[in-house]
Amino acid sequence: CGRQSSRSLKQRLLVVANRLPVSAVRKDEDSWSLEISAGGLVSALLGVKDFEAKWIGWAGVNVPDEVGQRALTKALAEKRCIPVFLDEEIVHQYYNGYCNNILWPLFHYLGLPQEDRLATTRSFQSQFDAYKRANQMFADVVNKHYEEGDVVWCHDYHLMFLPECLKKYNINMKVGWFLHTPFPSSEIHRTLPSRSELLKSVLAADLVGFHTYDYARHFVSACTRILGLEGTREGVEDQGRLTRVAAFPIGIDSERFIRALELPQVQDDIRELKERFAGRKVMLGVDRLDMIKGIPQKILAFEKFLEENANWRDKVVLLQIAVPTRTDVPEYQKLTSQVHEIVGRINGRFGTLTAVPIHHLDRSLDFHQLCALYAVTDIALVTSLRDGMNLVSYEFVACQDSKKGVLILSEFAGAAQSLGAGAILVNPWNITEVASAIGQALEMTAEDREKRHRHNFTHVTTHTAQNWAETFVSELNDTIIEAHLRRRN
Ligand code: ADQ
Repeated sequence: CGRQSSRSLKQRLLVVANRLPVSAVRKDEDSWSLEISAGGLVSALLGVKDFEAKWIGWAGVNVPDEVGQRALTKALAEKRCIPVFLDEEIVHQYYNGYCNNILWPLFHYLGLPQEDRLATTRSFQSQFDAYKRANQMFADVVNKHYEEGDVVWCHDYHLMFLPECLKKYNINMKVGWFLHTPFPSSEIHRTLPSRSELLKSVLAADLVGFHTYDYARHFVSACTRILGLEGTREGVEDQGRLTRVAAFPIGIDSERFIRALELPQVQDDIRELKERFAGRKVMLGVDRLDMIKGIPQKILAFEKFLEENANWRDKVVLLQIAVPTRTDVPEYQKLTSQVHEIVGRINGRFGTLTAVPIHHLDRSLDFHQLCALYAVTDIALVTSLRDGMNLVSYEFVACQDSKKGVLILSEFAGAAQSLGAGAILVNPWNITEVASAIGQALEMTAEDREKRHRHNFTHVTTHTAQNWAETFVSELNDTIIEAHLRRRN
């Protein structure tokens, strides 16, 4: 009874994201097996102590029948998850279409898919309609489960229409929205046919958050230039109502990585990897296989380094681990073939009978293998062409307290703003510059590495995921209190 009452004192947090943090597999007509996928957002929110969090989102599977939907809803409830059911057509138009084919490339300054530009322009309206319909379906589920006093935290570019839908249901609902990608310059956002509707809807939220100050500034200037609203130091004002806009840089659960390094299985993996690559410096890339990650650029820079530094050719190896994503999209299939072709060419050119300079894996590694790999790495290469933050750079730093390796980091990743002083910053489009950064990293003195690592390690272990989530939610609560006070005065 005591436990019951203390639980009910906690404020409820409804986290709304396109995908639930589970993978669901149907076993038979009315039973499902569920596995929690431990991403950054999950561990960030597990650490939010003062809230009782529930997730609302799509389970990533098509469940057309009612029996299946009921069974899945019941199974998910045990994991504190609530499903939004989307049919195949809407997933195609909303998720593959508007989210991944239009917003994702645009927000990363890649424009619309090259070959498909006209076709995309033609199907734009139907995809945007589906996007709005899908967001309304999310809003219906949130509204059904909302209780007075709950905080609703909407995530990412999939749900830009959600704040407005929610406020239409209930103007007093506390709504926050956070973008995990960059928000581009207003000159880029201006090209979106639905530019105004999206901005207005996001502004319906009480608090709008971005990874960096630059993204927040781009958003405010899009609101002033496109909507003609007033941008202030606090956010955006529209007819006396202020939407607070600020930067909340995400972090990782650094303790989880540091603790994992002590585990016997990780220690075994570390030993094995050290033996396997003895006598060679290990360079590492870990990315989703996405155009924004600049994987071909990274590999070409490595080739240039090998070309220009014959003395290093048999003393360095690049391990590139690339998880395939969006594998049904032609652009992504093309990227995969392109990467394979470049890797094959370079290995053919610089490999010997017993060793190749690049090990490329098209797959994901489990958490413990990843920690071991981070720990044995001498140089991590993050060459994103654009990246909201980039958590791989944080994870590498967390696992490097004994080795103190070097981070080569793209200046176009949000992480450059926080880890820039400890990393070697590069423009990933300039392969000559990246190649010479590799040389600089390999020759760096132990003293310099120690100094740079200390800076980054302190940042990563103090600016954690838990901090990020707590700061956002408590600021959202404060924003509401301030708005009440302003209205009363
Ligand atoms: P992502 O684009 O997915 O995230 P990132 O921040 O680097 O990029 O996070 C990727 C996560 O996936 C990391 O936790 C990493 O360990 C894991 N991962 C990647 N490749 C892997 C592999 N081969 N095997 C196993 N695990 C792998 C989006 C934005 C980012 C932003 C995050 C969080 O694009 O810019 O930092 O959200 O807001």
